[in-house]
Amino acid sequence: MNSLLLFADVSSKLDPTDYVGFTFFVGSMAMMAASAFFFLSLSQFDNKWRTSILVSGLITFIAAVHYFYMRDYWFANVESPTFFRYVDWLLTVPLMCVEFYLILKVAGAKKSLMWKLIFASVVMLVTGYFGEAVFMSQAALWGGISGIAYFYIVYEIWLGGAKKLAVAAGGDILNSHKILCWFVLVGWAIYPLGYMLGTDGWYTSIIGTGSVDVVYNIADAINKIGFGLVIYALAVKKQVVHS
Ligand SMILES: *C/C=C(C)/C=C/C=C(C)/C=C/C1=C(C)CCCC1(C)C
Repeated sequence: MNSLLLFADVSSKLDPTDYVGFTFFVGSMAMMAASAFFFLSLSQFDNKWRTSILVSGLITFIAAVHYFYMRDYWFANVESPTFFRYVDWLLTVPLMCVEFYLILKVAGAKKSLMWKLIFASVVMLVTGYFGEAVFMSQAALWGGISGIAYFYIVYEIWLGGAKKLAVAAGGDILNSHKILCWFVLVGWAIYPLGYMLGTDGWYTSIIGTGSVDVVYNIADAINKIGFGLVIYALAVKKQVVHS
């Protein structure tokens, strides 16, 4: 595995029917392009918004680097790069929680809100990893625990403290918060679907098995890039852009 090189030579192995390889490839390019976009736009914003845009760029950049590794891993082994996948998520999902905190800071969000969300996301991901890679015969159990942590995040942002702060902030902040809430409710729900396709449990007889990587790759593109663009659009609206 030549994963130390970002642009390893995989061209000889590209197969047009390899949808997993294709989505890893397109995913790595999309994440890279999004990162360039966010980073290069940084100087347009003043300090208040710069951190949010920087975090958007870090999310897609961390994903891009993991996608280069995952793509190589896939081409070398033709198996799911589950370890890299979860390391990527463990770094990027907490950063998405930070984004919620950053946009709600104007309404007085406390760090405790951020840590609650981060803690729940780590529980969600670590238990998901257990089910997908460590205790695979108990995938349904670990997936269920992970799902509880997921619904806690959904609750907190849709109905809990984060929601109250968003309402207090109102206007563009409230609108953007709502869009981000939809990302978490619908966009993030794609992941447990992928998990159920890739592991064995009570659900297997209902939804069957399939390629977990194609599902995760599509979900990552929607959630990481889309989420960042919502923040970007909010920052543009909230301030006079310097030219
Ligand atoms: C950029 C990566 C993101 C937004 C990843 C999000 C991942 C999840 C929301 C994963 C959730 C899971 C469950 C709710 C249950 C089954 C196990 C997981 C980890 C796939």
